[in-house]
Amino acid sequence: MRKPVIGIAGTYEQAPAGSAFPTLRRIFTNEGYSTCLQEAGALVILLPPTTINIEQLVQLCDGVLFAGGADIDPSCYKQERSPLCGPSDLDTDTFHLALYHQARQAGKPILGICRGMQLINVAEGGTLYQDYKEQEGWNIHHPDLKHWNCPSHPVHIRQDSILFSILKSTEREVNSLHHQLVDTPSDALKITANVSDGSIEAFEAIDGPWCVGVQWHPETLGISMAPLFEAFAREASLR
Ligand SMILES: [Mn+2]
Repeated sequence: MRKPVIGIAGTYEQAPAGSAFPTLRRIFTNEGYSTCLQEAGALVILLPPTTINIEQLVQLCDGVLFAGGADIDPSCYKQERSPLCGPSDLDTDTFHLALYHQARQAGKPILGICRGMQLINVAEGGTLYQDYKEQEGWNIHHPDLKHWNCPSHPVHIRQDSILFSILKSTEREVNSLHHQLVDTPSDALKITANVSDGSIEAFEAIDGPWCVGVQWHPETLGISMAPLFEAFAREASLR
């Protein structure tokens, strides 16, 4: 049986000093994304950044995943860089934004995780807090890297949402590996999960094809988040 093909948006990274080619750039994604998608029944391909023929690249895919990663260059949402903003890579951002728009236009289901969720918001005209401490009233330490694969804080999930239909619960404990988050959400998006400090932790596209963003990292939470990847793969299989 033909499996749905999910393309993961590839990311540029400088090879570490001491590796075989320390001066060269690499294209990568973390293994957890492809493992979870494969376990959900998808065939996974990594999409190397490019500036040409992105429409053709999208045609290879039944769905596109935008993964976690570095901060998005603030120029992508028309802001000056704050001293709290981390390193970013404009080549990666430019590719991801173009890929997102092409995938949307082609009606492909999209899942955005962490940076990937932020990317969707930026692509749709929203803005980000360049650091979570810029959000008034913050009281949760969102970059909780120590607990990368276990619960860090609860989220409240809206009942009338795709996320609720997948996770079957309005309260979930999630991990939290982000220091940036959505500030102004795009009008094209419906917020579907919040935290008590006001943070936006999930959304979905109001119109058009299936498009879901989550601020946490489901790919490191094991079986409890498998239904999210299964739902994404199922949507992709309908394409
Ligand atoms: Mn969080």
